[in-house]
Amino acid sequence: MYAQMVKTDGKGIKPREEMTPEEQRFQDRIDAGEKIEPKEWMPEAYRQNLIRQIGQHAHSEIVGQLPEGNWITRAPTLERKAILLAKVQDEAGHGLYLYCAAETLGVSRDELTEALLSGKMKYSSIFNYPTLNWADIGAVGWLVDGAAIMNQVPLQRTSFGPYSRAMIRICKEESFHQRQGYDIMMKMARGTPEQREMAQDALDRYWYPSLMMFGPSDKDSVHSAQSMAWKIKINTNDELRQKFVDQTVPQAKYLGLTIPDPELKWNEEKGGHDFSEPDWSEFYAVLKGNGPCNRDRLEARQNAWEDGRWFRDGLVAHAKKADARRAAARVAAE
Ligand code: FAQ
Repeated sequence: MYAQMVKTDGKGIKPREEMTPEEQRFQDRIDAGEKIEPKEWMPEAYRQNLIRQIGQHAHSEIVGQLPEGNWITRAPTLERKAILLAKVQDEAGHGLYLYCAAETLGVSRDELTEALLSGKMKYSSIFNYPTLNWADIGAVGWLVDGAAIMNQVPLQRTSFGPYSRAMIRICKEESFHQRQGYDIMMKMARGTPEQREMAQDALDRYWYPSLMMFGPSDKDSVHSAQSMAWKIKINTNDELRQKFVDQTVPQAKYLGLTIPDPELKWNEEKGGHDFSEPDWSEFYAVLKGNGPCNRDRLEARQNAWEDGRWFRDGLVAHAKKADARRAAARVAAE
């Protein structure tokens, strides 16, 4: 629903002469670097595009708890358990800030949740891959949070005020997440030969799915042009993917691990690495619901929603009783 509503507008950017005076004023504010606040006028397609992106981002944070939450009871030490618990709780908090930011655009959290649970709205492809062993928790922190930060740091400057402010706080916490993942990788890579093998195996499995997090290549990106004109996005998918590769290659070298790409090499002329594209057919299959864990992830969220129904019903019943009591007290006082 959300995607279709936006895609009709997202084919190209409206030329200035075709914009209404209101749209021109809006674009001028964006171009001048002003923040747009919830109660201010905005084109409907801007609102819908933001609901789509912020909603998917929120869902990613919530679903993203599942692969790591799976390891809280199996963390190798008490210290690692406490760190992982804190990280997973942070992700829940990120989801909540983002749902709040989306709500300022006139959609309710329940509507967004229902769109996730029915499969109408997406969440990041990366969370449809399994975490098979402890090294995967290191790889998720290092690579997945590393990719998330690369994408989110520029979003601190996004044009919609509540989204940009949520990003500032989220980025601070994501930096800790990435460091804890790298720390796990360092321990594993310098541990026993078996641990080192596990670290390499985790890198092998998480490398390409991490590159996919940035979205399709620019030529296939549906929303980038309009989102960038509105500063909903600050960089293209390929720009951020390139920066991520350039940042991660020396980190892998420091760990003594090999990035699973025989084509990976420094290109002096472009001042960055050449690298192999991910398998985009796998990416689109995951988006369609056919990744290794899509069904499990959605089922876990659906069960959580059903298990929490009694609590939501209780809150609503309590609010109704409190309203009735207040109304009765008002009548009695008159
Ligand atoms: N997965 O036209 P574009 C995290 C969809 S947070 C699934 O290029 P756009 C923290 C896209 O929605 C990770 N779908 O789209 C954490 C669109 O479909 P639609 C999440 C994807 O929006 C760490 C279609 O493909 N971060 O990890 C993906 O301009 C560890 C065409 O694509 C954000 O959401 C994908 N990877 O660019 C938590 C950041 N890529 O909607 C726990 C904010 C593309 O028309 C543990 N979002 N699609 O049906 C963004 O920056 C953008 O939305 C992009 C995609 C860059 C993700």
